[in-house]
Amino acid sequence: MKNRKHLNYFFGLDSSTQSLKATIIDSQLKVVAECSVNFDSDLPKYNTTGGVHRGKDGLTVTAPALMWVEALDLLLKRMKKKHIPLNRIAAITGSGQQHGSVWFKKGARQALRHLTDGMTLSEQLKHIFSVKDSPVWMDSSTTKQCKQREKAMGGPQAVADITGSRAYERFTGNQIAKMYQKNRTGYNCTERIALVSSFIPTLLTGDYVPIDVSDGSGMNLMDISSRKWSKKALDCTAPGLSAKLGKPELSHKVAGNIHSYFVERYGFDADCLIIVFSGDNPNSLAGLRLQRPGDLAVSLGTSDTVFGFLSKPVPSASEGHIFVNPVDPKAYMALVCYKNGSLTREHVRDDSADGSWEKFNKYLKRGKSGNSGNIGFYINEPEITPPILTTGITRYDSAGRRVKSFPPAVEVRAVVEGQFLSMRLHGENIGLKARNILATGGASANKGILKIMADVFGVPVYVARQTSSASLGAAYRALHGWICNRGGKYVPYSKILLAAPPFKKAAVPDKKAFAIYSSMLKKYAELENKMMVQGA
Ligand code: XUL
Repeated sequence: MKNRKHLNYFFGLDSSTQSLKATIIDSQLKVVAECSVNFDSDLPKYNTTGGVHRGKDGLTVTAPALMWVEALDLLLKRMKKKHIPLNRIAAITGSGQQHGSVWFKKGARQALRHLTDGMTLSEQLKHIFSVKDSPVWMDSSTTKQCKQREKAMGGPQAVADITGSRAYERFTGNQIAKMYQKNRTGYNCTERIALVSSFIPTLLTGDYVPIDVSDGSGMNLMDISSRKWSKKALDCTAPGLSAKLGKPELSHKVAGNIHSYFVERYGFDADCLIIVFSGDNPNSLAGLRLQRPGDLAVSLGTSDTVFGFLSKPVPSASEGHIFVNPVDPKAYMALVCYKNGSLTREHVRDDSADGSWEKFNKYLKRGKSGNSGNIGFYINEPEITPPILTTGITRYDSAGRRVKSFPPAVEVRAVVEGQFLSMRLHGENIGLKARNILATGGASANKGILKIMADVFGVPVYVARQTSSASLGAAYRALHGWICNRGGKYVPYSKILLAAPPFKKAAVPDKKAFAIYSSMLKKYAELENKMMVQGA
């Protein structure tokens, strides 16, 4: 009889905007291996910047689906070369940048099922896409379709009540509506539409894999209460859509076994299970173990996001999103997303601190909490929260007068304070009230930034020892899904987390500073409104 005891590693994959990352853990949650592929530098022939192509209109943003296919082969090739024991992997799941869609042409399923070891994935799959450039989460080109959806479904609150969010440009349903309206041939010859998160496991199993209910909540198409597609939402998007989407599935369920291509080429065990993948923010929630109301995470990356556990959803017609929880099928999570994250902080660093983080941090340290009443709005990219399509910087002095510039030290503090004030304001509006915060993403290594975060929210800030919370969360979910499957029933996620390492306290709030920020919040909200009315 075959000895299955060697199958004790769990594999988390994270297909983010800029890279494909792998984290492998053992059954005690210890990270045993990591590896990654960077789209721009490792696959230069696709000519991406930050993993994407930007349209001339300043609104359209896409990524070539074939690049993601090639990245998967490259990642696994690297892992094999590093002698990472892929033959010991019991289960794989993963995380995808949210909202992006992948379009499979009629006949693609046959090509997926018949993958052979003799050729690479990209050689075999280069013709399977009906739309080669996948719209991604940074796309803001579907305002018209958002308006149409809100009109057809009874207004923004009605859309939010059913799908968890009012209509947002990047949400997949609105991207699909645009595709149907602008590229009818592409839409009609599509056999299946996947999210980035259901696309990668489609390659791994060699067959279509369901969209999970958590990432599926980011489409403006799913009824977040029933966890099924909403007929009303599908009907105002495009005809025949339900068949092209497949049925949504709970996030801990098994999607299938790994395809023989990966067994033969990379040495995976044929019993390796593929668990349904989810979005990057849902996987980060799993990786950061947010399990109670008040457990908040602030992710500082390409996008900045603030998210947390919710038991009772209160969807808003103006901001934020409610998603089904990825590890507790009865619960929810709430999220507020900003496009102006790391790249915007880097712009300010380049313009005001000679491109040096050291100088940037010196300025932060030198300044006073509240920045003597100066407030700035830094819109480098069309923004999601609040919705602002025109880019530019708007600065107000302590008397609320618009000014052209700030001295460098004020500018640096204004970008950081403004981002956290906005997160507190918009997060609280959808029920995210912090008891403690876990900071993650690249900028969470910056102590000066974390101190301001602690002061603005008035709670301690912790960091995980592991920076890639999405791929780690996926690895935890792989173990969770595997255990649920073995027992034939859902097992509470907390049960698999007992051996998880503690988080490290990185910043504590100062009471006086918290009081300053609390009183500043009203002024910030007023100026935000003023700026939106006047334009950036
Ligand atoms: C969330 C969102 C971004 C992407 C980044 O709604 O659009 O955080 O998930 O990959």
